[in-house]
Parts: sequence; C-alpha cells; structure tokens
Amino acid sequence: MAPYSKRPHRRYNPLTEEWVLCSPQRTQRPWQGQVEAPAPENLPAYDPKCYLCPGNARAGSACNPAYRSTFVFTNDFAALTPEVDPWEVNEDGLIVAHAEAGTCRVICFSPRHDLSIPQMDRSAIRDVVNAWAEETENLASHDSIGYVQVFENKGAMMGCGNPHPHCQVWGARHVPSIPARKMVSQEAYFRFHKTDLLGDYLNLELRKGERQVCDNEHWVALVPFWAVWPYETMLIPRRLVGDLPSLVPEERDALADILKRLTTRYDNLFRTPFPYSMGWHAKPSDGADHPYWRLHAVYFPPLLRSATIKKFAVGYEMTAEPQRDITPEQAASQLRDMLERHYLE
Ligand code: H2U
Repeated sequence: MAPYSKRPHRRYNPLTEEWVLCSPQRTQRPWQGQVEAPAPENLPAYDPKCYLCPGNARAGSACNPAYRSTFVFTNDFAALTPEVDPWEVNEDGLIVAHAEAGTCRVICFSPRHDLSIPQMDRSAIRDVVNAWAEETENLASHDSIGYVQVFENKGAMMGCGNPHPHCQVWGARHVPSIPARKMVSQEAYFRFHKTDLLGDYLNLELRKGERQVCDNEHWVALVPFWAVWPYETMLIPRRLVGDLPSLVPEERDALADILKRLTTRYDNLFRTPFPYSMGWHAKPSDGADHPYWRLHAVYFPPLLRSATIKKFAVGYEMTAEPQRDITPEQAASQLRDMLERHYLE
C-alpha cells in the first residue's frame, strides 16, 4: 500500500511549487461547525428580475438581446479597463505598484436561467467551448493584453451572485500570479527534460490509474496528486496544446462531452448543484510560442462531506500551508463511482 494512504504527509505541487499537508487519519472527526443552506431548487427557466436572462435590463441603459445560445457582453462593473496610462511606483522594492489595463467580459452559457453545464446538452456546451475560444482569441489580439483568464464561479457558496449559468473572461496586460508561477515551473521542466511537465504527469497518472475520474479520446479528468480542495479536479488534453483557440473541432466536441460528464458526477455526489470555482490555465497571449505550456482546467469545489458542509481554508491553511483530510485517491474513487446520468433526469 502507498505510504500516503493512512498517515500524515505533505504532497508537492510541481506546477506551483507549493506543498499541501494531507491528514487521512482525520476523516472520522465529528462536525459541529457551520452548516450551509442547501442550494435553491426549482429555478424558473426565465426570471424577469435576472440581469442575465434574454431581453432583460442590465445596469445603466444596457438591455440583453433575445439571445438563443451563448451571449457575451463587456462587464458593466469591470475590474479592468482598457485605457490606462502606464505608471510605476517602486520605493526601495518595498512599496511597489504599477498600472494595469484590461477588459472583462461575461459569457452567458444559455438563455435558460435554470440550467447549468451538467444539465445542458452537449451541443449547447460545445457553444460555450466555442465562446471561450473566441473570446480568448479576440482579447489576445490586443497588443495591450498579455494574458486571458477564463473562469466560472458557480453557487452562492462561492459568492456567485446569480444562478443564471455564466462565466467571466478577463484579459489583463500582465500574467497574473498563479499562471505566472505555472509558467516558470513548466518552462524550467521543459528546458531540462525536453518534454512538457503536464504531459509527463498525465502519462504517469494514466499508468497508475488511481486518481482518474473519467476520460475520452481527447481529455482526461483526474484529481491531481497535490489537490487542496476535497474534490478538486483537473482537466488535461491528451495532445500538447497551449490554449483554447488551438483546440481542433474533435477536441472541442470531446471537451463538451467531458465537461458534462465531470460536472454531472459532481452534482450526483451530494445530489445538489455542486458549487465550484473553475478556470482555464492557458499560455500567455503575448504572441510567443510557449511550447512547454499544456492547456488545462482546474476545478476547486468547496464542499467537504455533504451538500451543506464546506471546507474552510482558515487557521493552519491561512498561516502555514493548505491542508486536506480525505485523500485525492479517495476523492477520485468516489467521483469514479458516480453515475453519469444527472440525478434530476
Ligand atoms: P456574478 O453574479 O457571478 O458576480 O457575475 C456576474 C457579473 O455580471 C459580475 O461580474 C456583472 C457583474 O459585475 N454584471 C454586469 O455586468 N451588469 C449588470 O447589470 C449586473 C452584473
């Protein structure tokens, strides 16, 4: 039996060069902490008060068209704005800042207020994949944008203000901290081994088989060895491809398939709309090749042991390093055992 199934240990994340403390012996501890409200059920297909539904008013004078598939708009409360005069502050390397420019877009996945990815059909999810790729390409074409981050925040537990299925795409001048760390480690690995870090990791996982959740011809979903969140997963393409626009049609079809299957397993785990933050980590959009960068998605769901008990990243995690109880192998096995038919169907 692997030394990491029963006793406390630390695991290394070669992408971010961070460690996670894993304490499998703690899974039996009783819970007397906070219990979250269950997610609302029976949402209407159309909500007249929703600012993302077709035909409805948004902030200011904006009004959504009567869209029938995906719908994309520039965030009315954008965190980044395109026209920023460059400036820099550096006082003894201790007070350091610079201006940041960018554009924030919102993608509505569907006109239906009540559906999310696991309940959408594959062709509708394929439209979402295309929208991700198209938005990435459009933003990346601006000289002032050096990195495009696609992310989805799902569920009130994750601070998402609206159940209408949507995600955000932020293009920024500088590569943000997390992808920047992944860039350094992937580049160093590639220089040394002449192969890409995530490709080698994927091959190792395929040989071992203990952390895979589901797969198809072009994609593998697995719980990474270094996962921090209880049911954290990663989606990795079998081909070395650096960004969403570079995916060929078959890979996009297969991505729609694996997105539906993975998120259905999530929903089925606690028979609830599974909250998460997910995001794509693609190569920087600065026009350079970045041959070492393998596109991948990360899913960080907060739920711990039921639909109403979530993990808090506090205490040791805030002051020392991330920690988890249930092992990635146990989480993968639970997700593997789930049906791929949605519990509401
Ligand atoms: P959340 O509800 O998940 O926060 O995301 C919705 C985004 O939509 C959010 O970033 C934007 C918010 O700024 N928004 C608009 O752009 N226009 C509106 O009228 C309301 C919300």
